[in-house]
Amino acid sequence: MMDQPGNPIDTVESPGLHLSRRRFIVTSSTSLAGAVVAGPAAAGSLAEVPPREPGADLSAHSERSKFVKIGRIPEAGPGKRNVDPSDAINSKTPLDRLVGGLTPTDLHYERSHAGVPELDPAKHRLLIHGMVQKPLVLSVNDLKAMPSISRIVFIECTGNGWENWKTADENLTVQNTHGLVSTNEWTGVPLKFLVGLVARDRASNWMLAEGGDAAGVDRSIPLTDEILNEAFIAYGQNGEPLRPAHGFPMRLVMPGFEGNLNIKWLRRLKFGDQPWMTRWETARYTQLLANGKAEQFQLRMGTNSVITSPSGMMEIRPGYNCITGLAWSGYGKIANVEISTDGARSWKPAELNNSVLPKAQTRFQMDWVWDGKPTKIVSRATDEKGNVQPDRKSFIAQEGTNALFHYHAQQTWSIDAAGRVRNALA
Ligand SMILES: Nc1nc2c(c(=O)[nH]1)N[C@H]1C(S)=C(S)[C@@H](COP(=O)(O)O)O[C@H]1N2
Ligand SMILES: [Mo]
Repeated sequence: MMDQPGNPIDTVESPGLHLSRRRFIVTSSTSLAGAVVAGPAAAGSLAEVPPREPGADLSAHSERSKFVKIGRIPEAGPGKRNVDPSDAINSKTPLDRLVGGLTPTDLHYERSHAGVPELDPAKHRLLIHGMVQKPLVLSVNDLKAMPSISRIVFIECTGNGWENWKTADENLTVQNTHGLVSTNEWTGVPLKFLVGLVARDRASNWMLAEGGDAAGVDRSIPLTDEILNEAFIAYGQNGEPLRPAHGFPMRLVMPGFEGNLNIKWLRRLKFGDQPWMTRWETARYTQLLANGKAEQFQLRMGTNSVITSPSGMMEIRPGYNCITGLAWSGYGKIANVEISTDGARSWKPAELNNSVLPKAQTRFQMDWVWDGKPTKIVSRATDEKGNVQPDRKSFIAQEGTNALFHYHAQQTWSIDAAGRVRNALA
């Protein structure tokens, strides 16, 4: 499945960078983009183009082309790859095979602590109680009858990037290093609407959200203005009901905050005036800092970016290469992305080439002519709040290497004289 690295859309017929079949000649009189098609001899007839083909029957639901081999990779934690799916704890998005800014629903990364329950929407209920005047039990249909919002946001596991805290295994792809982040459109009811419905006590500034899976994942969420304004209970994903893996029939969506707070199979919201100190925010999802103390409630996802092509295990040729990748920030919109092709010595601005949405992945790209000499490429994102993605050295100086979560340092890919692209620490 994933053994043939290559360009974003691989086909069975032409694995590897399809651009590499042609030799690109870049001269001063040829634009960089023109260089992509400068190789082939002039051709002006349909004889160069395959004939038309008869079609298959139409169907109720469409599948990917048989020529496109694309999938997630189930993994069992840092360094635990190629495991039996029954041992997997997460399944990573193939960032190196995707284009644009959205993640196809079936390729949205997945992190489930006790498997995927298949809940019956007719039986499922959401209890809202605690420090409220009118506790409520809602059905899925109750929720769907309420005013809704739709929002395109990333969800990112706090474990994303954990492969590179201590070492950089040079056999990793960007799917291995960064595949625990995805961007979908989610539809549901604003938390604020539900808060009004149950008449939350003004003194309540924390909310417990609990899932209906066997793991019983439950998290205390501080009710800041930002969270009250942006959190929502989703029942829709990319225009259809949530998939079971992503919390069917309803989940909490917490734009910009750690993946773990986006409670799936949501069964309970409880309002209170202090955190509940569940095992998910004490034993788990706390950060062991360099000084041996643990940091709790580090909830926001940092400013991040990664070059997805060329990236780990790909091969490039000298000449024109379009560098592309994804940037995102839990603080808001991406303001700019810079790329270095000389190991972080000098930087050039990348172009942001899809609509830039707050707390969503943004695609960037930059023209590059590789001179064939070994080098390192790296990207650096800045968000609208002025947060700059840290380089690895200063990130580790601050966080130490005891920690496991919220890794968001700049990602370096080394390129050797043969054009082999590999994961590197800096
Ligand atoms: N009930 C419940 N909610 C959960 C989880 C879980 O195991 N059970 N996993 C959490 C974690 S750790 C993450 S990163 C996200 C993953 O969401 P996804 O699988 O839709 O990508 O869901 C969170 N919500
Ligand atoms: Mo997670």
